[in-house]
Amino acid sequence: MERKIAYSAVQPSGNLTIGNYVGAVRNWVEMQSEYECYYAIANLHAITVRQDPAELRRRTLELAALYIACGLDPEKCALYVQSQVPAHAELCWVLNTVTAVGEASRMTQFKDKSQKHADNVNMGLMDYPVLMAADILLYQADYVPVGADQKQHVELARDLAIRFNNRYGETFTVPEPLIRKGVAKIASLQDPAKKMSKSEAENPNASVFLSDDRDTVLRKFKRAVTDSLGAVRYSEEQPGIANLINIYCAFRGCTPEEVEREFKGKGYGDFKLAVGEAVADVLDPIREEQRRLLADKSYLGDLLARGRERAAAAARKTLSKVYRKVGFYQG
Ligand code: ATP
Ligand code: LTN
Repeated sequence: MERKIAYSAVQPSGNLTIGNYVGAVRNWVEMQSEYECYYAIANLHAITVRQDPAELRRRTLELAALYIACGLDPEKCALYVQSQVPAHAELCWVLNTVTAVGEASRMTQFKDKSQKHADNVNMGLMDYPVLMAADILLYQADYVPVGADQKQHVELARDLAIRFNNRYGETFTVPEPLIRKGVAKIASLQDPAKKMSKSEAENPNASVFLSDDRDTVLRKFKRAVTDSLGAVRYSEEQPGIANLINIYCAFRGCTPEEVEREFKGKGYGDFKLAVGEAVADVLDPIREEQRRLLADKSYLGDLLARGRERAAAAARKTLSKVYRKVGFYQG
C-alpha cells in the first residue's frame, strides 16, 4: 500500500524553542517511519519580517543540524531548504489567483504580525499563508503536523485545494492538520497567556531554547511565573502551573494526574527544579549532537542537496499538473 504523505516546515527566524520541539519537530520524528515525509526550512517565509542576511544563512544550516540532532533521519525523509525548490514560489503565484484578498487579510497571524511589525506590513506578510498552502499542496500531503497556532493556515490550504479542484478538476489532495493535545501550545514562561515564541520573546526568560545550556534552562524555569494557589494542580485557574505540567509531561512522558500525585504536598520551587531537569536531560544530548554535525559542513551540504533533489522531483510533478490544468503552454 502507498504510504500517506506528511509535510511540515519551520522558519529559520530564531533559535528553536521547546514549544517548536514538542509542538512540531518531535512529532515529525515519530512520523518518519510510517509516512513519506517532507520537512523544510522555510526561509521564504522567514523574510516576511526583517532578517539579517548573514544570520539567516547561518541559521539555515543550524536548523538543518538541529533537525537531525532531534532525530530526523535524512535517509527516511526529505530534508531541504524551501528557497532551493522554485516550485514553491511558482505554485504560490497560481494559488494567489484563487485566494480572496479578504480571506488573506482575516488571518489571525497576519493581523498579529501587522501590529507587531507596523513599519513593515509588506505583501509577503499577507501572502504568507498562500505560500504555506503552496508548500503543502505541492507534495500532495495528507497530513501536516504543526502546533495549534498554524491550524487556521492549514484550513486555508484545505479551502484553496478544494476551490482549485472544483474550478480546474481534481488536482490536489486535501490536507489535514495533525495537532497534538497538551503540547500544541506551550506558553511563555513569563506570561502564560502568550505562546512561547522563538522570535517575539519580550523577555529573555520567556522562552527556553534548544540551545540553552543546563544552567540557563534551570534558571529560566526557576524564574517561571506561577500562581498564588501554592499547589501543583492542573487547572485552568492556574495557567502558569498548567503550562509547566504540560512541559513536564511532554519531557518525562507522563500524565498530569501522575504529576499531581508525584508533587502532592511539595512546593513550586521543587516542582520548577524538576521541570528544568526533565527538559535539560533531553536538551543536553541534542545540543551536543548539533555541535558535532555543524563541525562537518560538507556532510550537511550533501544531505540538503539530496533532500532538495527528492523534494524538487515531487514538486515538479504537481506543478506541471497545475500548469496543464490552468492552461499554461508547456512547450
Ligand atoms: P516565530 O516566533 O518566529 O513566529 P514560532 O516560534 O511560532 O516562530 P514557527 O516557525 O512559526 O515558530 O513554528 C514552527 C512550528 O512550531 C509550527 O508548527 C508551530 O505551530 C509550532 N510552534 C511554535 N510555537 C509553539 C508553541 N509555543 N507550542 C507548540 N507549538 C509551537
Ligand atoms: N508557517 C509555519 C511554517 C511553515 C509550514 C509550512 C508549516 C511554512 N510552510 C508548511 C507546515 C506546512 C509556521 O510554523 N510558522
